[in-house]
Amino acid sequence: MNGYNVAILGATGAVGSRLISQLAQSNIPVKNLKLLASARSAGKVLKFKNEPLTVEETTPDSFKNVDLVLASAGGNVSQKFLPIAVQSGAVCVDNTSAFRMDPDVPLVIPEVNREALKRHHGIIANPNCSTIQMVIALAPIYHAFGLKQVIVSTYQAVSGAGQAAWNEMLHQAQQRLNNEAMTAKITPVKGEPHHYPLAFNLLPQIDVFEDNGYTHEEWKMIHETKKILLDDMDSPDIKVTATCVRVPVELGHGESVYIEVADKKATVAGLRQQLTRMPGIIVQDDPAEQLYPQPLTAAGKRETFVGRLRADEENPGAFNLWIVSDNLLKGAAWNTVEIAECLVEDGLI
Ligand code: NAP
Ligand code: 12T
Repeated sequence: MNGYNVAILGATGAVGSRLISQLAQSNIPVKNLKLLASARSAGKVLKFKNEPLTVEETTPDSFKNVDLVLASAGGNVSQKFLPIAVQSGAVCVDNTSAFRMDPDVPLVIPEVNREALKRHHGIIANPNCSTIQMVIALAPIYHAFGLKQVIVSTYQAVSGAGQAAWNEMLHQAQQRLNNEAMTAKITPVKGEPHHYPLAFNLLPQIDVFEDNGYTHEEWKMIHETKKILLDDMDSPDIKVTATCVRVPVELGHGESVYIEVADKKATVAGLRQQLTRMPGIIVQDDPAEQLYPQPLTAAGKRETFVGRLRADEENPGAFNLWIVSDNLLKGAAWNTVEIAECLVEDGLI
């Protein structure tokens, strides 16, 4: 084959711009690239490998002769168009939550469960950004020591909520510097009845609330973790609970993770050894040098950074970790393109 016809759905978005650049840097042979968005952006010109490409409005006909779709235009858009794309013969890697819990759809972090790709039926789901950076760090610990419980609090960057929310937070910061009242029409969640400024603030709401008081982002972290590690979104074998908080950071989610492993003899040195060997992980952990992961130093990088490794001195087999990754790269565009690279390498397109 002399290359694939690729379509990026949601090419003008915060994730879409990274899908374009990650695809350009990947080893996927691209014969033809289509940039798809809504009618609002049709006609806009973007660049792929320095070549100008015109954005097209997405229609059911957009997927004719397309081999590979990288989708990041929201769950409703994926729900509407990906079955059509599959019908016309494309394989789709979907970055939205639309199909993640479908038992026929593999939910994949290549370093963790690449073999699940073999079971695809046309759609492969990219996990949630917060799930990816946590599970890539927990997987080697789980395999070496067993994992009984995970308690996570996230510190999530505004870019995860889309370009418009990101712009709004910068505007709020400018309002504050101008001594004006900060205004909010999007943050914390577009379409909700109430909006609050995020700049100089913390908002413990990401995505909508569920009936049990958890947000949907927290629900996703719990059930996606179980699906990826245990192949069962409701497995009781690893207990997971989460609190997800939006912080006024532009790029890079932070996570404070408390874990209890099965092997009570596990040590920080043992965990560090597992993390150091794990592809995609960089251990940044040296208190003497004040070395620890930060959003500003992780932004723009494909890797996930882990530090502040500590044993809970009052609970043998329990540990604290601090995890940071660029939410738009490993959390979204890079993991999506990496899945596509694996599909190509494994002959699954
Ligand atoms: P964004 O900056 O708001 O961009 C949204 C993109 O979707 C734009 O390209 C937009 O095109 C396009 N779009 C919107 N409505 C459309 C329609 N009806 N038909 C075709 N295209 C349409 O948002 P983002 O941050 O890039 O995120 C996009 C989606 O990715 C999210 O909704 C979410 O589902 C997913 N996401 C996943 C993760 C993750 O954790 N893995 C992280 C972030 C986002 P226009 O320019 O025409 O408006
Ligand atoms: N609401 O793909 O707002 O499930 O940061 C990712 C990020 C949903 C998703 C966010 C979201 C997803 C966000």
